[in-house]
Amino acid sequence: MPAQCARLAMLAVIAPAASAYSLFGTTSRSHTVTAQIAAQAPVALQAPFAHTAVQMRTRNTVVQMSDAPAGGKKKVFVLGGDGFCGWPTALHLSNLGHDVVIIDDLSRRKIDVELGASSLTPISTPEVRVATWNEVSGKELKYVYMDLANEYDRFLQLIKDEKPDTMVHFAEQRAAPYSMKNSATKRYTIENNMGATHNALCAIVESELDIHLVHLGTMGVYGYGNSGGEIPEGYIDVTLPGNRQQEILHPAYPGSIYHTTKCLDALLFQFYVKNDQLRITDLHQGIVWGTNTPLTEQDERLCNRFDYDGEYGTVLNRFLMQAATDIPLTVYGTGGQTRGFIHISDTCRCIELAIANPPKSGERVEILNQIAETARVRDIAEQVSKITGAEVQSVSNPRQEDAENELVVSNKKFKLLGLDPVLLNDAEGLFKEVTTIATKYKHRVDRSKVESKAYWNKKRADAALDAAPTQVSEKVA
Ligand code: USQ
Repeated sequence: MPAQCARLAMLAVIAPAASAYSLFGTTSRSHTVTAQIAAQAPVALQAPFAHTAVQMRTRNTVVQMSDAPAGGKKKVFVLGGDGFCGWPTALHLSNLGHDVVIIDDLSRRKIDVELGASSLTPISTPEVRVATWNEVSGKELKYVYMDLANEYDRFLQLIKDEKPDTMVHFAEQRAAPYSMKNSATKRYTIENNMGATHNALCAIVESELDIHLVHLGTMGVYGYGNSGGEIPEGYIDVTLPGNRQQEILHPAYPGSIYHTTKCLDALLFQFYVKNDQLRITDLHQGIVWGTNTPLTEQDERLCNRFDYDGEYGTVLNRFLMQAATDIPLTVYGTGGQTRGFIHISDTCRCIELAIANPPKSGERVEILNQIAETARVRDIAEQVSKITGAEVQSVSNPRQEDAENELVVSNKKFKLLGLDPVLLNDAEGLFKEVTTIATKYKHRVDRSKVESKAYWNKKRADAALDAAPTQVSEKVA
């Protein structure tokens, strides 16, 4: 028996001894989180935990002992299931007992080739990943190579054949800097992201199946402002002329072409709910950090990707990688930018909760803010520096964005559903885990890829050229 199977089997034996499972009540399949909050009914808190299975829950994973996850076992398509968030989510859902099919055109891997970059961690082919998971878990995860934005008929046929209950939609170009690099990347991002989202919506309607769409949106749709207070979850109360009170979609204020596609997605969702009574959940996620989850770290062939390059690497992971490889932390500008953050394991958990709690057919789009907390870039740099001793460096900001912003965000809905996320102040151990991975694969770092070459506009590009050479570029040279 492979080591990981042995580990799972051992957990299966000890699980019944765990006592917290009396919390789990009966399954409620079609209530919304919004309704729970409105009703202020504490008893509703139990519904999302309604597992009929005995399970072993640790901080970051759930090892399921039978085939009955919360909300019941579902057939789930994970669109974009080979990516940084998609892959660990696919494993998490498969591990819970869902029947998972990954659909991916490997565009993320192809863009790496285009950029001459690669994941810091070596990642196996999707075929090897899936075969390894099936071997260690005994599950039947499937993978279909398909370009969702351009292969509508094939996609529709796959839906008719497989009849999914849920589709989790990660299949979009997700990097703001890449989307701002040049006209080709701007056009690709719009065409790919809008094509993929609209094809998914059209195909759900044409299939005549009742499929819940769970979409990975972004906190960036709100524009990192404060709407006069805490940013609510998707909808905001406004006073219209004539003193009429109304709740409307929060105004969109995107900061990149990538973020703009997520705002356009939100309008498509609103329309399809109104016109075709689809069931849609839009998750406005913050910046994801971390790399492996307990499931992806079971076997090297399951390892998650880790982006550190200037276009795809996100801020905290970049800082942790830079600390591990003796590169000064690249704080853009003053580092006064405040953003929402979430650990990759909590991303998986949020998707689990969203799948278990679909809105009713025709109910307005369910929108949840998927973040653990907000934090300022310079404070994060300082925290990483304190733990690792890394040097912090201010570099010319390639992005057109506010140098300083306050950000207060509601994440009540996921909290109500039971999310107990990892917070940055308690994350020293997880920071070390990431730096350990970065140290292990240090030899794979291409230092020339660390600096971002994606400028939001000519002014930002000129300012970067005029700026004194940074320590990054000096080290790179
Ligand atoms: N930043 C630095 N130094 C770096 C990299 C980034 O100071 O080396 C700053 C950026 O200027 C920005 C902030 O850190 O103010 C965040 O940048 P990021 O690259 O970590 O994140 P972002 O481009 O906003 O996009 C990422 C994901 C995207 C997701 C989004 C959530 O790539 O898919 O939607 O985070 S959010 O930021 O909440 O909109």
